[in-house]
Amino acid sequence: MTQRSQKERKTDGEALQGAILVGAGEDRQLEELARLSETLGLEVIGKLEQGRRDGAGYLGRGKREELGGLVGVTGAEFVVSDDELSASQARVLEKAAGVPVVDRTLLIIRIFEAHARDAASRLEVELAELTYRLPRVRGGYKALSRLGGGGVTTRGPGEQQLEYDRRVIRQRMERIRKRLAEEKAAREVRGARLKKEGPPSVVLVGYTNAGKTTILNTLSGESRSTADRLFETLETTTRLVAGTVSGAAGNRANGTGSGSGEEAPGAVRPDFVLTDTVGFIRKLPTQLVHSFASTLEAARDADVVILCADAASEKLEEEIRTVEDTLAEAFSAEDGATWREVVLCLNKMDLLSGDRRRELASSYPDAVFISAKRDATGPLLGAINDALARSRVRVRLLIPHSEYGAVGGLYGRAEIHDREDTEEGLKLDVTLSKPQARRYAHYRTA
Ligand SMILES: Nc1nc2c(ncn2[C@@H]2O[C@H](COP(=O)(O)OP(=O)(O)OP(=O)(O)O)[C@@H](O)[C@H]2O)c(=O)[nH]1
Ligand SMILES: [Mg+2]
Repeated sequence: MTQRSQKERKTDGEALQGAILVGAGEDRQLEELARLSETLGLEVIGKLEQGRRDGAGYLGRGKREELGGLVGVTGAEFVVSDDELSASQARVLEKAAGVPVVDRTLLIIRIFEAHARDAASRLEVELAELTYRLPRVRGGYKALSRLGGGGVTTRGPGEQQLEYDRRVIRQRMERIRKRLAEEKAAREVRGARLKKEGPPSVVLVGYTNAGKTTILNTLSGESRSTADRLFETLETTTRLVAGTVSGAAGNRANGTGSGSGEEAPGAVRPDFVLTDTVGFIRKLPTQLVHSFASTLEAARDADVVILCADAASEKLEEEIRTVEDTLAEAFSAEDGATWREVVLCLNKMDLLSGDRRRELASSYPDAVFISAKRDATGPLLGAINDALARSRVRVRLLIPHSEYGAVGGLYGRAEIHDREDTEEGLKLDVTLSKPQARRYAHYRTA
C-alpha cells in the first residue's frame, strides 16, 4: 500500500484529482491501471489489492472498510477499480469509500473520449458510453458525471444528461449505429478502390504506446501526434512510403538491432502504403469493440501486418499475446490469418541494456529490432520489403469469356507475365498478392 497526504500532492498551487486504485482477482494489474489513470490526469495516491473478487462489492467487507479509511487519510476524490463493476457493486463500493468509484471501463471510455479527433471516432466513443450507461441509468452512478466533469475532459456528460431515459438512449444508439454503418460502407468503397489500383498495403498494429505512430512518422516523414499516454491515436491514418531506388535509404538504414532484413544499400524497394491504427489493451471493454472496427478492417485487408511492441515493457510477452489474441478472435470467422504476412517488430531498443537485447534476440529470433525514436528503422524497411515479396505468389488463371469483367481488378496491382486468349477464355500467368490470389482462387488452373 502506498499513500501520501493531500498536502504533498499540491504542486504549483494546483491540486490534481487524487485517486486510489483497487484491484481484486488474479487478473489484476495496477501498474497499467495507474498509467490509464494518469493519462486522464488523475494522480494515484494509494492502492489496495485483493486476490479474490467479491460478488457484492468487488472488494470484500474488510478491504472495503480499509478503503474507506484510506480515502479519509489521503483525501482521495476517486476510487478506480481494475475491472468493470455492475451498478450494484459500484454502489456498495461507493458507499464504503464515500467518493465516486470509476471502473476500468469508464476510465478507458473517458480516455477515448478525450482523444477522439475525427467524427467517426467520436460517434464510436459516444456509442460505447451509451452502451455502458444504459444498465446504469437508474442507479445514478455518480462517477459517470463526476469524472470528466471536473476539467479532466471537457466533453464529459453533464448532470442533465443523466436524465436521459432509456428510450432516448436507445434511440440515439440506433442513430449512431446507422451513421457508423454508412461510414463503414464508404470506407469499404474507398478501400476497394485503393486495393485495385494502389501500391501494396502494410498495417501497424500493437499494444497502446508501443510506438506505432512514431514508426509511421519516421517512415513517412509525417508528424502525427505521439505521446507517452495510452490511446493517443484513435483513428487509422494511411500514408504513402515512397520506395527506394539504389541506396536512397542509406540515411535511414542505421538500425541498432540485429534481426532479419537490414535494408541493403542499393536495394530497390517498391512504394507501399502504411496504416497506423488504434492500440489494443488487455481486458478491452466490450463497449469499445466498435472503436476498433477500422483497425481490424485495416489489419484484415493488408498485405503485410507489422505487429509492433514496446521491447522495454515489463509485460512484453503479455502485450504481444493480447494483440495476437484480439486479432485472432476478430478473424476467427475467416480463414485469413494463415495467409497474412506478419512481421514482429520490437521497438524502443534504445532503452535496453546489451544483455536484455541479446536475451530478446534469442527469445524472438524472427523479430526485427528497432528504435523508431532514433530514426533507426532500416531493419524494419528491410523486413517489410522481404514480407511484401513473400506476400506475393505467381499463379495461372483461366478467366472464362463470360467473366472478362474480373480481369479489370487485376490491372495495376498484378504483374502480368503472359496472357493468351484461348477458346476456353483468357489464360494469364500473373504474380498477385496473397489476398488477391485468394479472391481469384476460383479461376486458378494448373
Ligand atoms: N525511447 C523510445 N521511445 C519511443 C520510441 N518509439 C516511440 N517512443 C515513445 O513512446 C511513446 C508512445 O509512442 P506512440 O508512437 O505515440 O505510440 P503508439 O503505439 O502510436 O500509441 P497509441 O497511439 O496510444 O496506441 C511516445 O512517448 C514516443 O516518443 C523509441 O524507439 N524509443
Ligand atoms: Mg499512436
